[in-house]
Amino acid sequence: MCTVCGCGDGKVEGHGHSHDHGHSHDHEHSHGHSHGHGHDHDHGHHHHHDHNDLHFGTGAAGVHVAGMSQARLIEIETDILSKNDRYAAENRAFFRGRQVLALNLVSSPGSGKTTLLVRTIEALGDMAVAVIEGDQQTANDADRIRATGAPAVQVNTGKGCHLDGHMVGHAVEHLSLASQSLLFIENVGNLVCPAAFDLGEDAKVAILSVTEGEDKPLKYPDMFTAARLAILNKVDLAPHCDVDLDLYEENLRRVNPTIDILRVSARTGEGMEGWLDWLRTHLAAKTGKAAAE
Ligand SMILES: Nc1nc2c(ncn2[C@@H]2O[C@H](COP(=O)(O)OP(=O)(O)OP(=O)(O)O)[C@@H](O)[C@H]2O)c(=O)[nH]1
Ligand SMILES: [Mg+2]
Repeated sequence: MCTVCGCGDGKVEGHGHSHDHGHSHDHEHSHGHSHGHGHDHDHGHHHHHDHNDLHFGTGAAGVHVAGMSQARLIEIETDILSKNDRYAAENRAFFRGRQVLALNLVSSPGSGKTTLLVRTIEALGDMAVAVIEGDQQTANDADRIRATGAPAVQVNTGKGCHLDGHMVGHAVEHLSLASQSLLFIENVGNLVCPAAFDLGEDAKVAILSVTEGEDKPLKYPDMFTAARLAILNKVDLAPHCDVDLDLYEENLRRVNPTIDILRVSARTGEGMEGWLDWLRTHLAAKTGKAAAE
């Protein structure tokens, strides 16, 4: 959870004023070691377990920060998330007004989010699509999207490890979103923190690549619990890497019994039709039209 990892200020690329409005969330934490001496181990984690395993997430806050009490952590987290939720609610109302289907693409780094988006935009032809790209640094991904002709805004999060509702609200100001269009928000590659931050999206789509290992849904359950759809990408590599795709799906359903799952290769195009159908169905639902139309 991001109350602990020193998320820095996000800045939207391409306009010269500083965003000093409301990023206070990232300044009040990460100084928890100011006690300057010793460790009074009274903060909710267990030191003694079978097999000498250590569990730092068993306190009421579900997270550990050296020198900070569980009560203080809960206070900070509640404050951050309630501020974020207000921005997310504004975004959601804006998307609803324009009948924009907004999807938050989450994954570990390099699972193929941008490759999938490029291929998706090309396959959708003249459907109106816009993209917000979140990365710590560089405009590489926004450049890759713009090369397709679709509008894209790059948000660099600096030390930040996720997009938040506030950043997305600003990014949207730089996109003239068509009504009844698709907005893809590619989050920072990170399977932990983006799970907790609502951006006002209609759904989170988790991308997993087959090389990551079948146990990832079990190790990072929050992300897969939060996602509506999991895309198992890079299936073209499956024969080369001794992977059990059924076990991947079984583990996904263990943490989220209702999750949709699609097997895709953004490289070869295998499975793309299922993903495009999923998009069309959900856009139609958003715009109130029958999916069959
Ligand atoms: N074999 C194979 N490679 C893929 C596939 N999809 C993406 N890749 C490759 O995986 C690498 C990472 O792809 P990206 O699209 O940059 O991944 P990403 O999730 O956007 O990465 P970050 O934004 O940095 O988190 C690139 O070398 C892609 O060519 C696929 O379906 N099959
Ligand atoms: Mg990318």
